[in-house]
Amino acid sequence: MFRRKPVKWDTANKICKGMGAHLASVHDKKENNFIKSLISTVPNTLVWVGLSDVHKKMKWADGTRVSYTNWDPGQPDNYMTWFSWVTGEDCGGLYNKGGKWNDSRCDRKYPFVCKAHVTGVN
Ligand SMILES: [Ca+2]
Repeated sequence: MFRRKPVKWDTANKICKGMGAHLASVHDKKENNFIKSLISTVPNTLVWVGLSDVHKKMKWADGTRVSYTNWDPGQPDNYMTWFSWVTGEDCGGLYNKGGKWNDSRCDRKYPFVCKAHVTGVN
């Protein structure tokens, strides 16, 4: 489920939960491509998925482990302060052009993707 309205990561997470879903997790290239096609209709932007380290450890909003990554070259660029709550880029999204990932500040507002069922590995 793709929502175009840009919101903060936390808000997106709550909206997904309200629909009985979670911010999308991405466990393989197939899922990444699926989300990429889902979000291809919006202008160039980052789109939130369920990646965050707000619990001090990088994980998906649906509780699954991070086993597959598709970071844009040079990302996550806030890696050295990955554990910072204040200045860190602690939430993850996909670029809708190319489907590569970037970490960004959780209070930035982007469109987002929810996933109703946990599928794939893990
Ligand atoms: Ca970044």
